Amino acid sequence: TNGDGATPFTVTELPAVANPSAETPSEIFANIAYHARYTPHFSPLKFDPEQAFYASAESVRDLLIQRWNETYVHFHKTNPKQTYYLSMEYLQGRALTNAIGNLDIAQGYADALNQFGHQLEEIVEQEKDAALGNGGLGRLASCFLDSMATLNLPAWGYGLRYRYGLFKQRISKEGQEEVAEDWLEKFSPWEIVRHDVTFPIRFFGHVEVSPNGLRKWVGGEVLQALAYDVPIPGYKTKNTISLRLWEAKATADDFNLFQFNDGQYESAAQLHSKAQQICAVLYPGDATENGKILRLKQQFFLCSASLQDIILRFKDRREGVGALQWSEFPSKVAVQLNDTHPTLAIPELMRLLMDDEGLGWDEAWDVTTKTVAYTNHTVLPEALEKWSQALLAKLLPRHLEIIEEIDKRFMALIRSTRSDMEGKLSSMRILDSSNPQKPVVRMANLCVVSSHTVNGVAQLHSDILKSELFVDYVSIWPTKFQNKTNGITPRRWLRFCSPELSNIITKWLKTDEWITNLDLLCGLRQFADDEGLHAEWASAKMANKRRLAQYVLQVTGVSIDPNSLFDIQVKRIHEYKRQLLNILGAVYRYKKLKEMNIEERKKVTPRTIMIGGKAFATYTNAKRIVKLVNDVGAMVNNDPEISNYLKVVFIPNYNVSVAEKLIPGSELSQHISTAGMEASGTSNMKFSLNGCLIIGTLDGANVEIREEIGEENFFLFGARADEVPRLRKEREAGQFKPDPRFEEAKQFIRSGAFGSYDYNPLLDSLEGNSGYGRGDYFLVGQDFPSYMDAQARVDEAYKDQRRWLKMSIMSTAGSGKFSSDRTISQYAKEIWNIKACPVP
Ligand code: T68
Repeated sequence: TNGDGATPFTVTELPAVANPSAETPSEIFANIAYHARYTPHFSPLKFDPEQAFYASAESVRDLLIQRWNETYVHFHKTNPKQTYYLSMEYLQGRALTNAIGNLDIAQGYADALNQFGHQLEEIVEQEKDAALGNGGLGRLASCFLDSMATLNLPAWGYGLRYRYGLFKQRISKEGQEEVAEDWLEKFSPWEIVRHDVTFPIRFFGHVEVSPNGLRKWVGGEVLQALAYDVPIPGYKTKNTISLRLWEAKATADDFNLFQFNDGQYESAAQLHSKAQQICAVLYPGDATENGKILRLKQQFFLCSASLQDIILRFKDRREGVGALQWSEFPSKVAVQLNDTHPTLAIPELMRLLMDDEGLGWDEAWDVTTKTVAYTNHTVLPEALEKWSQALLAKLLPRHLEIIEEIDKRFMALIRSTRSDMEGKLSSMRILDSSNPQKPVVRMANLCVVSSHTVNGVAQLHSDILKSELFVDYVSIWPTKFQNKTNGITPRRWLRFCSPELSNIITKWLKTDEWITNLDLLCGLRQFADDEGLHAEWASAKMANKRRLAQYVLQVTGVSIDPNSLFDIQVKRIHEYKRQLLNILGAVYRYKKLKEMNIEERKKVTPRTIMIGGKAFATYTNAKRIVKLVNDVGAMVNNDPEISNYLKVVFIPNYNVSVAEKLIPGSELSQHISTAGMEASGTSNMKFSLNGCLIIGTLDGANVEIREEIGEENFFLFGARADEVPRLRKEREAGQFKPDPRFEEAKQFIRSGAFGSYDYNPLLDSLEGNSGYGRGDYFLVGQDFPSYMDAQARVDEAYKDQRRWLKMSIMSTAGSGKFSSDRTISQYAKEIWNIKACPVP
């Protein structure tokens, strides 16, 4: 572009066509020009990076729509059993690199954009992240979609089209500030609105009983769910599936023209404004009663719209095949609940089958329980959803009736078949009325009772589900419980985010088949000592580190040394994830460095500690941790004596696209949760896949990662999950003796070394023997000494670069198991009973 922002040519002068099978750079060039000219959201006289992004994305969308139509025509014709993944969250991140990568036309786009005078690397940076999720659970759903498409599985994702996704995090002197993230500000080029796909969704109202005893939910307010489809391309396959996101709408009939003309603007469009609230934000605050109603509305909106859509498709595909057989439904439909957030799918499916389709209870129950399966993602008691019965009675009266009936029949079943379990019944029941002031529905119990399969997300977590959280159900339904260890897509998380390392892997394995068969990575083991591979591996890492250092400078102003050890912990900020352990370790390291003379300092392995993550807006201690990391960084990074040996950087606004920059440049990453508390973790898999070593506890998928890569390649520390209850008891009995290093680190912060902010309330949570917010529930003090010892082993290992490189190669080589292709193949076979359906 020239100085005043205008391109030296106008796109209207260029050859422009819309060719949905474009492959060569010149065909791609013409497609981009077509969109710049004929779908201009900007002046066609300018072709700045932003315009180039939108025109490129629209041209890719054409290719996707073509494949997507072919895929669904094929699915419709062959009518296989399909999976429907219901999730309140998807963390899709950016789509352009992924789409052109999966379509195998990235080079064509790079060349075509070059002809316009643009660099692909710069163009992809124009895209906003689609952040319709919080963390691991939402990103898992997105990885799963990529694998389902790549494995040619007949599947759909269902979610909500939030207007504002996860907040943007700004760091100020006060710490974290939340700002609404306007991902739809201009528009999203990836979604296709489907005005032909709408369903009515009712709230409130009452249950009417007809003379023949049939029950019907009527009255209340009725909104419309409108579908937006996001095409999800598989890697090197024609199959392109759909993420269907629902948006809430009111109709023209709901608009009171009379009131409007009478100047009553708000009340004239009341239902329209209620519709807007439903999809306004991901995870609205639920401290107030209004907030709770809104969240429940969101959950029901997703469930009802998705099930109506699923049922309609089931009926459509039966046309011409004879009378409807509802007993066939489970052989055509698998519904997977991503945690309990879409639990209302259970009573909603029952309601639709009984009240709309006329099935009896037993028939409807048989269909429902053979259709629905549930994935649990947490054992933290505070995260187990409970909904007030009073609220349900108001918003979804018919569903509460159905839930009560499920509960009643479950009790009858236990009493008639397992009288020995009578004593356990009160904790196993779905309805919990132990607090007469506030009777609730336990959503996890409803899921367990109504699903044919329940799974955890890593072996340790699934074992804990069976031995603790759901132990009583196991004795009734021993075969209902499974493990499905999480996975990540190797496309986004290695092939596209680190092309340098990918090319080296392909070169040494002499094939790029590892991209869809990740187990092949184990072939790298035979070269783990090869000096040739070491040199290439080190140079790819260095390139990624430099790129990361550049990024850190740009977003924080802190200059970091690519020759130092890059140590990263990025994830949601939570006390159980123990970012506090990390920062206390950093504080101790800083204090010791200060006490050393120059000669001693020179022997220390230089480190750059990076910590990033968002704190939930109302989670006070998490926000204090963010502030502490920033305060420690401000002191350490501006200390001229220390800056060659230690940097502490808070990475702001951690999200999917930031992860794609951080992970390839990492050398050590921290997965240090209190054992038994992190269900799986998935970033541990991403880091390990990228040749980053892990310092971690025996928690979640760490256990399996360590098994796969070899214990000598994993920096292990900390208490085991089975020791945690005893350690907490001993602590309560006053038997815990803190390590002097731990005391010293806390004291240093309390002394005001990092500014005047009052960190006492945060540090007090680590003191005492018990009590709310005290007593070190997460065992930071318990694990501190073994953590520091493990960190000393890291420093030693890093001094021997040959050894470190070997460990790094072994990490990548041992990561094959953690492909989401493996996870999804297991779901397909062991839970959904669906088969691949490749488009010819
Ligand atoms: C995570 N859970 C687990 N929950 O913490 C993590 N959203 O160990 C696991 O790897 C991951 O799920 C995938 O299985 C979440 O991310 C949420 O984000 C959440 C919790 C409650 C409500 C909404």
